[in-house]
Formats: sequence, C-alpha cells, structure tokens
Amino acid sequence: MKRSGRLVLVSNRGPYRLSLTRGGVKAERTVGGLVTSLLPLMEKTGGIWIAWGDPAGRYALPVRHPRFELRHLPLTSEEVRLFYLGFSNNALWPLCHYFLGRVRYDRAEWEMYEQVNQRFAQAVLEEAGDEDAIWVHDYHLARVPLFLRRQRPKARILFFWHIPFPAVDVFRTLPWRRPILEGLLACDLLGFHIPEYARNFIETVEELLGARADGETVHYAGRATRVLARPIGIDFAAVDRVARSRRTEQRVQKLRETLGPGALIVGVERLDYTKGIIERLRGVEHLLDHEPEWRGRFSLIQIVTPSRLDVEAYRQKKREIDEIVGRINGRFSDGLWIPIRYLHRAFPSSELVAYYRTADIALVTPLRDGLNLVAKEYVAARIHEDGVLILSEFAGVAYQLPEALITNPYSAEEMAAALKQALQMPKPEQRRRMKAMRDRLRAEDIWWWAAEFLEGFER
Ligand code: GDG
Repeated sequence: MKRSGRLVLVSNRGPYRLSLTRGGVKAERTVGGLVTSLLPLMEKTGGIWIAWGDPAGRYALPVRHPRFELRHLPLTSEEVRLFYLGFSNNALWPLCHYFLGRVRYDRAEWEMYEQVNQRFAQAVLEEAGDEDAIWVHDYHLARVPLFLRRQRPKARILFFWHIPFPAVDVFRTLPWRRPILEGLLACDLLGFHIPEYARNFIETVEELLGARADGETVHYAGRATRVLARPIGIDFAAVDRVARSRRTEQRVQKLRETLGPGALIVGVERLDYTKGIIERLRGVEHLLDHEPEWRGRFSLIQIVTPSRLDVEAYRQKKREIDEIVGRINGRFSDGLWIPIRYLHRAFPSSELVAYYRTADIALVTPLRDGLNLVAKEYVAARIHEDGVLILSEFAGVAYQLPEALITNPYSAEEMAAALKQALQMPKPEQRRRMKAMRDRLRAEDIWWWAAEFLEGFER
C-alpha cells in the first residue's frame, strides 16, 4: 500500500548487506560516505529506501527496531559490470574527479546505465504516492529524475550529487553529457556540497544546453530547477557520544599504551585513487628524508578499507600502496619504531572513533573529493577540543573548515611542511581552530542539512 507524504529515498548502494538466515534477516552495514549520513536520517524520518541489493524484496530495518523500509533491487552480473563498474565507476567517477586519463567511454556501458536507471525509476513509480517527496542520490542515477518526470509531471523530486561537479571544459568530454544534464534538470531541487560545484553545473548547462540561469534557478525545457549548495552533515551528536563513552575511553588508553609515546597521525579511507594515499605517504617520506630529527617521533596509522577491488585500477592502486609502505618502513624503521602502520581492512565505526580520539593529527588529503566525512568525524570525536586536522585544498570540506591546515597533496614538500606545522602546533592554537570547527559542524549536522533541502523544497 502506498502511504502519502513520506520520503522515498533512492541510491545505488543501500545501507545494509542482507542475508537470509533461518532466524530471519541478517543485516550488515555497508561502508561509504552516503550511507554514513543518510542512514541516521532514514532512521529518524522513516519512509522507504530503494537501492541495489540482494535478495529482492522489502525489508523492515533496522532488524531489531524497524524505522524504515528497504526495497532491494537486484542487478544481474552484466548490469553490475556495465552500469556500475563501467559507466558509473570508469566514466562518471574519474570524469567528475578530474582524472581524465582514467576515463573510459563505452556505448554499451552507457546504454546499460540508461536501462538500469529506468529500472530504478520504475521501482520508484511503484512505491511513491503523489504526495511523497522523492529524493534521488548520486551520480549513478542521474537519469532517474527525467524518467520519473515523464510519467509524473507533478512529482516532487529532489536530487543530491555527492561527488564534485567539474568545470565545463572537463564535463564536455562526456559524449552523453546532454542526457545526463537533462536527466538532472528534470528534478525540482538539485543539491551539491559547495558553491563551486553548483557554479560549475550552472555554467555547464548554460553552455552545453543553452539553459537560462536566474540566480540559483535554472530554466530549461519549460521547467525550473533550483540549485542549492549545502555540504552534507554527519550525526555529530552521535559521534561525540561514542567518543565520550567508557568503552572508547578504555580503547584509547589501550591504543596509547600499545603505540608508545610519539605523536599519532591517522588516515582513514576507502581504497580509491582519488583519496591521495600514495601522495600522503610521499609527504611523510619527504619529512623523514629531509628532516631526520623527526624520525622516531611520530607514526602514521593508515586504515584503508577495501573497495571496488573488482576494478583493475583499484587493485593496481592497492599494489602501489603495499609497495610504498614497504619501502618507507624498510628505509626508516629502527627495529622498535615503525613510521607507518598500514591496516587494509574494515573496522567497526566505534573503533574508528577510538582511533580519531587517540590521534594527535588527522591527515585527510584527497586529490579530489566531493566533501569528505572522515574529516568531520575526526572533528566530532575531538571532545577535548585539541588535535590538528590537515586537509587537502581539493576536498570540498575545506570550504566548510577553513580553520584546518590546508595543503596541496600534489606537493610532497608542502605536505611535509603541513605535517611539521601540525606536530609543533601549540595547544592553545589547536583549541582555537578545533573549537571553531566543532561549533560549525555541531550546527551544520545531518539534521540541518536535511532540513535545508526538505524545507527549502516545501517553499
Ligand atoms: C562520497 C564522496 C562525500 C571508511 N572506512 C571505514 C568506514 N568508513 C566510513 C568513514 C566515512 C565514510 O566511510 C567515507 O566517507 P567519505 O565522505 O570520506 O568518502 P566516500 O565514501 O568517497 O563518499 C564524498 C560523501 O560521499 C558524502 O556525500 O563526502 O566526497 O566521495 O563515514 O567513517 N566505516 C566503517 N569501517 C571502516 O573501515 N565502519
């Protein structure tokens, strides 16, 4: 039965990997930025979440205290290969992250993207009533708004684009640029993280589609779409609460004892070439090479969560990381001290919070990143208001957190300089910066962000 006035959320990846057991359904959280922010939202507002997944069907989740419905849409292995690994991750992902050298455009992949987007749209049409707000997420599903609009001219459709939107001269390399842009312009409210992406988008549709922009409203094909830039938030209070818990406190003590007296630096990311892991390691190597007095005085814990290992580019990246970690540790370890501790696996989120709380410095230095939630989680976990965040100028979140140390990850020299500045930063300066960042992220959390869109949309 369709209930009216609820939220219908659509994304490629869902919040859980489900398996059927004799006792019922077993749900395991999936890892990624979109899910981190949207799961608390769905748990609070309720509604239905449509996403790729097995087995097909509708599930009430979380299993113990159901708050929303999850509808799983299974994809065949051919669809996964062409739509997900192909067009989404070999064309749109590198394109939007300015990695033109990695882009591969292939007609069969595009056609499958089109088809799978149609299937998602069909599932939405089956679930959504006229009064529902339909909120489509991310670059995998750019055509969905148009397919919905054709069937439901009056539907209320939002879209949020989680990755960067590149400059027009980059985006125009995409042979299917028109249908992607027209797909997006079929929604009523289109969200990006930061003004730069919204500007790029507006310039792109003006130039490539001849659309007309009037402030933040774009007019095209007899319709108007409002374009809004608001960086997605995290559940700040929840991270803060976990960071203050007794269990975390014990974990932090334990980590400190095990890791010894030097400064601790942490890095956490999915294995992805956009995240700049190699470049970061080069920055560390540069410091140890050029300023030997720092040897033995800090170590980097680098957590790399396995991701997209069915794509060759990602397997290749993993080999490169293994190699450079081995080289740096081989060159500088002195038997007792190891500069880099590299962990290639996923951790429970409470364990990540313990690392954030223990680490004097967080390195978040992607080559390009839509926003970056690890930076936000680090800040939220710093309950004593100290610690230093080093941010790449190419992470969207740098726009929201100018109090971080902002650096250029393409320069090992600049990264080493930022690291040194962080290692020497006096506590009062750490506090001044951290407090400003905490105040902002507490205010601009996931509830603020959702209200900006859902209420902005009602207006
Ligand atoms: C996309 C955009 C944008 C990581 N390892 C583990 C783990 N994580 C969690 C982190 C964080 C999330 O995954 C990663 O979020 P990011 O924002 O850093 O990056 P993407 O996955 O690339 O997200 C990004 C985001 O969407 C939201 O719009 O910010 O720019 O690329 O929450 O904590 N979580 C657990 N174990 C791990 O090992 N539990």
